[in-house]
Amino acid sequence: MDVLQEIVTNLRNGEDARVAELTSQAIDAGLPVTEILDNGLIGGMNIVAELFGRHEIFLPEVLLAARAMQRGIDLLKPLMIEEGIPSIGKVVIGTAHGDLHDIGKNLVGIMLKGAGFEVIDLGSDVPAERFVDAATESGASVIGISALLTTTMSSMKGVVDLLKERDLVGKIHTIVGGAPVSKEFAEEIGADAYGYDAAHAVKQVKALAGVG
Ligand code: B1M
Repeated sequence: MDVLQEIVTNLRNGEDARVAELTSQAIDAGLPVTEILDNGLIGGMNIVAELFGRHEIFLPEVLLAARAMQRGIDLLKPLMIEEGIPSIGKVVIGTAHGDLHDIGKNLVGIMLKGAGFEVIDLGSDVPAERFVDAATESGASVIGISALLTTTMSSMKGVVDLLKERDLVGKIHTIVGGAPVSKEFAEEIGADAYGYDAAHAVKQVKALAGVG
């Protein structure tokens, strides 16, 4: 079995130590980061998502798979971030209020850092006020919000509304993303941009920050 296929299988089985070992092997073999990510780690998580959706596996197994995925991402992180490049802007990121799914948000953060942004990561389950306060206090020009649940998507609007309330529209921009989020939804709630994956999010944030 090739190393990427082994990552898929072991991630599905929640074998975090093995996933870390295999990710290191793939890196040492010179495989591109995007390939290890897309065809290994994300490939494995897609299978977990399918099985979970069909009720063939349950939350504890999903949690183990998520932990295994994070071990792999941690090893890829230094390769995705070019150390020492000067900051081209500040971005505040976090997951929507009530949402604990942070893997996609972490990927977006790593890619933004790799592109030269200073990233202020507020973590998971972030209320609207914390997003806006953190951006105001740090001088960030962009807030990025990730949501994986249809029930937490709606709280993204709270951030946009609070920016309006505080007269910060045009000064602090918003980008939203996550599996259930769409361009149409972003427009509907008045967000400035939508990112469909981490690489696309970087492009959009650069445009919002006026640096690309
Ligand atoms: Co949950 N979960 N989960 N889960 N989970 C989903 C999202 C679900 C679709 C599974 C399913 O039923 N098929 C479903 C949501 C259904 C819905 O809302 N319609 C679901 C559910 C129901 C739940 C619970 C409610 C289950 C329960 O308790 N009964 C519960 C909720 C907890 C909460 O948040 N309050 C729950 C819990 C969990 C775990 C804790 C076990 C774990 C999360 C662990 C963690 O993140 N630390 C988990 C996981 C792992 C998943 C699935 C299987 C995988 C998510 C993931 O990490 N994908 C997920 C199924 C699925 O997504 N199809 C599922 C990999 C990741 C790289 O992709 O985050 O989509 P993603 O990020 C992508 C893009 O979306 C984009 O870039 C990334 C790729 O480059 N992106 C952005 C993401 N954020 C962005 C922001 C941007 C731009 C792009 O700009 C700011």
